Amino acid sequence: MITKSMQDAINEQINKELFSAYLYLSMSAHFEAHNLGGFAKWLRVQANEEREHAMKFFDHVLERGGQVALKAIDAPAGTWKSNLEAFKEVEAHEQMITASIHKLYEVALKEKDYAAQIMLQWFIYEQVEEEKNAAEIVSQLEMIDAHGTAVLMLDKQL
Ligand code: OFO
Repeated sequence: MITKSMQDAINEQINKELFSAYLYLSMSAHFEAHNLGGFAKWLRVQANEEREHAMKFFDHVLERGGQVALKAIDAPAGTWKSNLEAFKEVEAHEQMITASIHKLYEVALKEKDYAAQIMLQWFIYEQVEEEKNAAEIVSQLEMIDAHGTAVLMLDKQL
């Protein structure tokens, strides 16, 4: 059985993961509208992954006999001034999610919740990848002129 504080903390995280999906879906629509289909596709894949993350937490709460409490999801921004600005936001967002997962792990340690610790270890490693991918795109965008052909090459690669 999951403790109330672990359950509440995971429910908060479900909301954050669903907001991540919302944010990346909004960015995907923004890039599609700006004819950068590669960027849009990458973000759509990310949005689906975020929904899967939310569902992993959702299932964990249910499997442990807890109660899932879904909260309202904030509306994300709809436009970004530049490609770099959008991807810097992805990077900052993932850093915030990493910090949030680490806090969850601290709750699991405090509660001596070994099952949650094992489940959260997957997320801790997943965040290493998520941050690395975002940082790589930001640094590539920083290297290229935002209006040059290199942007189109990166878009194709994505
Ligand atoms: Fe769920 O990892 Fe990104 O936000």
